[in-house]
Amino acid sequence: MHFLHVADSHLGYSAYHKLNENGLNQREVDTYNSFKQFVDYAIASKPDMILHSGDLFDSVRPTNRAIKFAMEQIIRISENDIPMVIISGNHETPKMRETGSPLSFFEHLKNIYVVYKGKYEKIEIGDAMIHAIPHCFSKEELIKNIELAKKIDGYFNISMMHVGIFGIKEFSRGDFNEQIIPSGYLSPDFDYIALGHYHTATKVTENSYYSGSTEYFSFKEVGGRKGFYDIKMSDGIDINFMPLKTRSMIDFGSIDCNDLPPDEITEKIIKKFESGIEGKIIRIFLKNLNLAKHKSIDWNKIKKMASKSLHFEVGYDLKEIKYEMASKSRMASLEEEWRNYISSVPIERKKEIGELALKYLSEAKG
Ligand SMILES: [Mn+2]
Repeated sequence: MHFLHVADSHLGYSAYHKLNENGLNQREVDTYNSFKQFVDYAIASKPDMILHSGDLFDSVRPTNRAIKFAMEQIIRISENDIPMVIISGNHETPKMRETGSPLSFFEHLKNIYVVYKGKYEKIEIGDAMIHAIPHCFSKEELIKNIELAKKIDGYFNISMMHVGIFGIKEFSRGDFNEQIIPSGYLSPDFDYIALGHYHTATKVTENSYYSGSTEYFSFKEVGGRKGFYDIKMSDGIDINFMPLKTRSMIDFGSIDCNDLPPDEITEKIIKKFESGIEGKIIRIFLKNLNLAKHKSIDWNKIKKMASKSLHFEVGYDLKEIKYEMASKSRMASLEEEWRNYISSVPIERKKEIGELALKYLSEAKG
């Protein structure tokens, strides 16, 4: 039995302001690129099956673009006669059952099994029995479903869950509707437990693994690998992590600003950029920085240097400055928002349209 374990592709996710040459959010496109790499690998390596352990989509109501992309890729898998099981994760599970699941679109495709109804389902694929446990509406229901999943002799028994784990070490993401179970529910009876939810590839117990996400979605994930597992099972089990090419995310750590004059802080920040920031998502943390000093830092110079990155973020620890920055970043003036937007989109007659809108804005204000 040869199979691939993947999870947390979060299709439809978007973030930051950077658009690509077609005017699409660059981070959204990044999630499509990494998932397509996975599907290309799957089709080339022809496994006996693919297991996707939840959060295929980033939300309960993905955009038409995200649905179209996912449909195209899952159809490629279906048409190559590779069975695929997808369980629902917390991100694509509605608060009310009546809302329905975006995974239901795939249930009409040959070879594709979607498990999203909050109930344990068994799926037989070749000599494997898949015990698929989707995201449930309550922890009680989840535990009941986990207890229903029992290994069946004569098969490779593989279970799938989208959960956080506590007990050995905590594996959680802090999402509002995540389900966290004690590690004791990871039964040693199964040949393999394909976990989803925690975004860094990790071995949790002897037989249970998180494959991690297919892209970076938060600075908490910096340093972790991104990819999926390629697994061969016979008498023993051979588990190989396959990395995907993703957007780079760098955390430059912190600078203690306590004894530093503003110009030195400026220089120290710019010095960090020398390691190469082009197209990357970068963050720096300024410790002990007060509001007065903040105002004297040469932010124009820093922003100019940082403009090669895809996104530049600054973190602070002192409360006064955190509040100030939060209230500032909420929204610039309408005119400023418009100028930023129009300068970033690839359209013709940019100057003319840009100025026309500013004229309308000032008329509306008047
Ligand atoms: Mn999740």
